[in-house]
Amino acid sequence: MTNNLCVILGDQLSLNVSSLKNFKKDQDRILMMEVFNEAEYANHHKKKLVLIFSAMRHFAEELQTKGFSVKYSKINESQNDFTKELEFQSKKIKPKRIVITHPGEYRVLQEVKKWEKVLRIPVSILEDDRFFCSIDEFEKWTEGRKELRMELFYQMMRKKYDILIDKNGKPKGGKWNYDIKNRKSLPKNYPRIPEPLEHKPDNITKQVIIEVKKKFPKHFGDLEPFWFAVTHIQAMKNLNDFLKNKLDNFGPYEDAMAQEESFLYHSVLSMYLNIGLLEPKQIIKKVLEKDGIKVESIEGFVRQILGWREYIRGIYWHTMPSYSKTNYFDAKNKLPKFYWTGDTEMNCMKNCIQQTIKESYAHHIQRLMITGNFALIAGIKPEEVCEWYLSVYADAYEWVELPNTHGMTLYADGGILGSKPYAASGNYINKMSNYCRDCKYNVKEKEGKDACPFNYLYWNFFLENQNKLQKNPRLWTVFSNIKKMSSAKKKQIQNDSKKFLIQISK
Ligand code: FAD
Ligand code: DLZ
Ligand code: SF4
Repeated sequence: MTNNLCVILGDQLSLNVSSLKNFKKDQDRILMMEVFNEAEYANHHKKKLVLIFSAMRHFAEELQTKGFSVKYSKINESQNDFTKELEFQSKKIKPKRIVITHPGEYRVLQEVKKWEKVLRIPVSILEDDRFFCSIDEFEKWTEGRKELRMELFYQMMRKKYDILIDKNGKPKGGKWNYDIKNRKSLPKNYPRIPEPLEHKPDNITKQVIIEVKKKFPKHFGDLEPFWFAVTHIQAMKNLNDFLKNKLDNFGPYEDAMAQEESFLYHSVLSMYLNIGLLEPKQIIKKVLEKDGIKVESIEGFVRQILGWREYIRGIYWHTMPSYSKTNYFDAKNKLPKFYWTGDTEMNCMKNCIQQTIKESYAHHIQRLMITGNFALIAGIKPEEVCEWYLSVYADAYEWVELPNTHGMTLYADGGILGSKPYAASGNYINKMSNYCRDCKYNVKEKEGKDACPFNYLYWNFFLENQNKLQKNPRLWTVFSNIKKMSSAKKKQIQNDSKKFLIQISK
């Protein structure tokens, strides 16, 4: 009879995961389950499905080679959801206890919390200590605070872990944050930037590709060519490649966009980090060991992982489940069909969506300032925007996707996460990218049929939400411009916006 049955979920693929820490190879077993419910609760990109199933199968194989006893249920032989499959396996394995690391998503945690009752077996849910900040520690940090800004959380984490701190307890280089040096656009004749390291599918991945092709043909995105890392060793190669070839330029060009460059100087590691093939502590350690890197690149990268990633997770668990229902602006428009096809004449949108269809990847500024910014100023329902981001990106799990969408991008949370909506007109996109050069619309035009839609939608958004936003001190310039606007100009903006929004709703 098995003592502990250790359930390892698809985003817990780390040998270091807490559920394995007290594992006794002579008494305990591991259960890993591929289930339809997880594959179908969102229209996951086909590459994301292949990544998860292949990484799970490789991880199970690695555990077996290391002497762990693993029961692995493949998608074609398992029940529909975690609970049903666990019930089925428990009847055969007869464990005394179920052990699991705290799931990443609220939805799955609710399911796990029911297991004791359903199975009549004790269930231990252990903390996911792969993160720098525990859920409880974040909760304590929020106590008594009027605002939960990332910057103060990040400073607390830097001090706690003694990261980029000098002997006197001050930030190395003199500043906590070099954001101001993270905003360069690419120079005109920049050399082509190397693409992320690609991995040829082995037999396990080839088999998963066949199964995904057959079982999930209607899911979003291009299945092939599939090039992602699917093991810890492969993902480490990607990390080392990034540190060697890209980290130094990461900082200056963090906010840049270019239509020929899908990845620029970004690490393209989130899809590995979020399933456990890489761990945040391991990445930060390696980054800090690098010599001769610009301070804005080291600090900028550390900020993303130690700051943003941990803060986003904290906000998720602090605010769920109500956070997923937030809609501060009462946005009502449907997500335009072109988000799923890329079939639009707005070149920036077309480029980011087509790249997403192909790679299941877009970097942060594409997500925030192109597809996200458009959804914000076009008044798209947060629920539908969220569903899109959760489906299309290989790194998308609700704990990280939801606060980025409802909070950072749509301001649907009314300012829990950000201090103002990140709305921008075509001018910003033109400054930071070369998309406008090849667009049917004219970024310099503010009104009429040739004008860049971002231009009139931007002002329309502030006109429509004036009551909710005009007291925000960070939007003082926007509303002082609106005050100076003639009523004819306002009418024109509203008419252009209305016409365009009707056209894209068809
Ligand atoms: P890099 O630019 O190289 O950054 C390094 C790492 O920092 C990333 O791998 C990631 O782990 C972390 N990071 C950076 N920014 C954030 C952030 N805002 N939140 C959390 N972690 C961050 N990230 C996800 O991992 N999953 C998502 O589902 C997701 N959805 C998003 C939705 C929207 C609307 C927006 C605006 C952002 C979203 N992000 C999400 C954050 C960010 O865009 C991605 O983490 C990043 O683009 C991944 O690419 P990269 O690994 O090349 O990142
Ligand atoms: C995303 C995903 C998919 C598509 N399939 C599975 C699966 O079949 N089995 C599994 O254990 N995990 C899968 N995942 C990841 C889970 O959705 C993830 O573990 C939860 O979101 C964590 O809360
Ligand atoms: Fe995008 Fe407007 Fe530029 Fe076209 S002109 S690429 S729609 S910002």
